[in-house]
Amino acid sequence: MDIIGEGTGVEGRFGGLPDEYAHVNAKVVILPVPFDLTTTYQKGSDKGPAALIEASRNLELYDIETASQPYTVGIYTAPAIKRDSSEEMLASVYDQVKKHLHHDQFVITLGGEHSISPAPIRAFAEKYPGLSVLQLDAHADLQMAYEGNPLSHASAMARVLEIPNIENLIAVGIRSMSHEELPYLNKKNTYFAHDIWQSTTWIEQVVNSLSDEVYITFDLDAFDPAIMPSTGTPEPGGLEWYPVMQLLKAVATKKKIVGFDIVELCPNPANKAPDFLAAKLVYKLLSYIFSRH
Ligand SMILES: [Mn+2]
Repeated sequence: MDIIGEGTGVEGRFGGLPDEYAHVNAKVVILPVPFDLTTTYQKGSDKGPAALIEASRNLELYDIETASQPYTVGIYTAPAIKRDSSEEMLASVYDQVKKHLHHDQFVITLGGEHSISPAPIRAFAEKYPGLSVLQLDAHADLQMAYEGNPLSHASAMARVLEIPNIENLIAVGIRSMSHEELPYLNKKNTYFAHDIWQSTTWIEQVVNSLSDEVYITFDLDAFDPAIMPSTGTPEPGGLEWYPVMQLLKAVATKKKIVGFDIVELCPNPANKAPDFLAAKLVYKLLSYIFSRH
């Protein structure tokens, strides 16, 4: 494996971990992709990875709920992948994820806008044929092209659906879409925010619709803007913290989560709470996934 640095650049290290737990061969790899080219409303998701990693240094590393210390599996923070075009970004992220998967590492990609996600998902689908993709998002992201660009953030899931070997795409929290996306939306696999907010069975339904191996693509705008205002395209009526934790715990318990990405953090320097929420989300997922072993 190429030695690609120790992640001590501007983004620092997730959790502020010492060398012993943050070396290049650690089980978990955090891959920052500070990319914001195609977003149309609030710019700034290229600042997301740095803000998340900075916030993560303030995490307390013992997880109460699972009584575990996920960092002990080792979390390597890779140097950020910075590219000027969507094509170059997607190719570089794909290559890097592929390399880490070849070494059986658990890869977490941090955006950046949602258009980055097809790159890791392509690499994961090659390693895990029959993979389910679980999308948490306010938006369907099924535009064939947006403003003429097929690699737009609004087209992220349209591109994911073109990747071979994916069993299905299960979307949760959707509450905004265009009429043009309707023909591409699979209603059976979509859990709209207005349907799940009073449902007591949606988590079970989501879990049952997933195949055994699951990749999670988490657009932070799935959360309600009350707790997650720092996104490029905030939408009211979003998900609360605990229902999301219940979902993630259920998926981690009943299925194998093989990797995930967290995208669209658009930090506001005057409010650090959303940055911390994003860092905590990464760590909670690690707690649920690795406390099983
Ligand atoms: Mn999205």
